[in-house]
Formats: sequence, structure tokens, C-alpha cells
Amino acid sequence: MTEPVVFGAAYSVYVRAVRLALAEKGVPYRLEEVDIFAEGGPPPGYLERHPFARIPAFEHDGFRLHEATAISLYIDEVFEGPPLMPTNARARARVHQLLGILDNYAYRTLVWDVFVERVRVAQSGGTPDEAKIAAALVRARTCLAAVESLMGEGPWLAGERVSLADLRAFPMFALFRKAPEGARLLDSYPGLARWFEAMAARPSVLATPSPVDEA
Ligand SMILES: N[C@@H](CCC(=O)N[C@@H](CS)C(=O)NCC(=O)O)C(=O)O
Repeated sequence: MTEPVVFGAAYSVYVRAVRLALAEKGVPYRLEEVDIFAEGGPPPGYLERHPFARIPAFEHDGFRLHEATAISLYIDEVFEGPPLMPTNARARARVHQLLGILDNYAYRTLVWDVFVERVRVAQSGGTPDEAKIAAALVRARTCLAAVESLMGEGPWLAGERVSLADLRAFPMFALFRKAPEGARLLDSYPGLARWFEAMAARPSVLATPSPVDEA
């Protein structure tokens, strides 16, 4: 089998989630840089890989995919290495429930409405929209409370081992935590705060640094 290729950028939450899955499985891969926010848009031909012009896209042995969940499940099934989905039906359902919460409710709120608004807008010389951040923090509480209640005693979000739910959540929470109010809110959920520390120490996380961490 040839080395899989991930198309995207290291700053992206969804690209990092896929790279975390590859790293947890111990799969060598190539990251081909695609900057979706570049002036002039994505590189020519990229829409053939991803008609919605998002990142990541993925290719393995001529098999092309987009959508982080489809890519991550494929990686889990095709490659050797520790399983990233529980064998128990209820725990698997929890992983899908968490992925739904993270994609549909948490991503925009934690990443765009808090991290981008507080950190990125300020870095680029703009004035963060305080009303937008305040409204997002209300929704963020709902997201954090839901995730913490589903993880129970932990230590991972679903099941006995690290799963795709942890790998999807970590990149989102890592950016959220860059905003001071995000860090304070996360620290007020003790189960989630412990989970974040445990995730942050994993070799897969250390192997996939975000340029935001160095900024
Ligand atoms: N449904 C997609 C979402 C991917 C996504 O939203 N990626 C972001 C980067 S983290 C992106 O490409 N954003 C570009 C945009 O919003 O125009 C997936 O699961 O892969």
C-alpha cells in the first residue's frame, strides 16, 4: 500500500483530527499543503478533490475521500494499529453522538465565535465583537456540559480508550483554550480539564502541532 496523502493545512481543526487518527495508528503519511483561505482561493484542481472547497481531502492508493468522519473511519479500518472506535455498540453510538455535537454545535461556537473573534481578530488589528463572544460563551457552556456529561468518569470521551471523539474534540478545544475566557470556561469543567491535559500529553498531539500554538 502506498502512503496516504492528507490535503490541507496544519492550522485546520479538521485536518488535525485526521492527522491525529493517522498518528494514533502509527501510519506514515504526507501532508500536502492546501490553504483554503489563500488569496484567489484553493489551488487549481482542488475542487475535484473537494467540491465544497474545504479541508481536509484525502487520497490512498487512488481512493479519494473528503469529510473528516469518513476519512477517519477509513483510516481506522484499513490500517493496523490501536482501534479508534469501541467494539461495544453503545460506546460506538456515543462516539457518533459526540461527533455530531462537535461538528454541529461546538465547532462554529468554540473556534469561530470565540477563538477567531477573540484571538485572530485582535492579532490582525481588528476589534473583537464582544456581543458575539458573549453569546457564543452561552452556547459554549451547553457544549461543554453536554460533552462532560457524556464522558462520565472518563478518562476518555467515549469508551475505554482514545476514540475518534477525542481526536475530533481536541483540536477544537485547543483553539478555544487560546482565548482567556475559553481557558477559564474549560477549567471550570473538571472532567474536561483533566481530559484536556491527558490528551495534550499524547505523542499524536505532540506530533501534530498547530501553527497557532507557536504564534
Ligand atoms: N464537513 C467537513 C468540514 C471541514 C471544514 O469545515 N474545514 C475547515 C477548516 S478547519 C474549512 O475548510 N474551512 C473553509 C471555509 O469555511 O471556507 C469535514 O468534516 O471535513
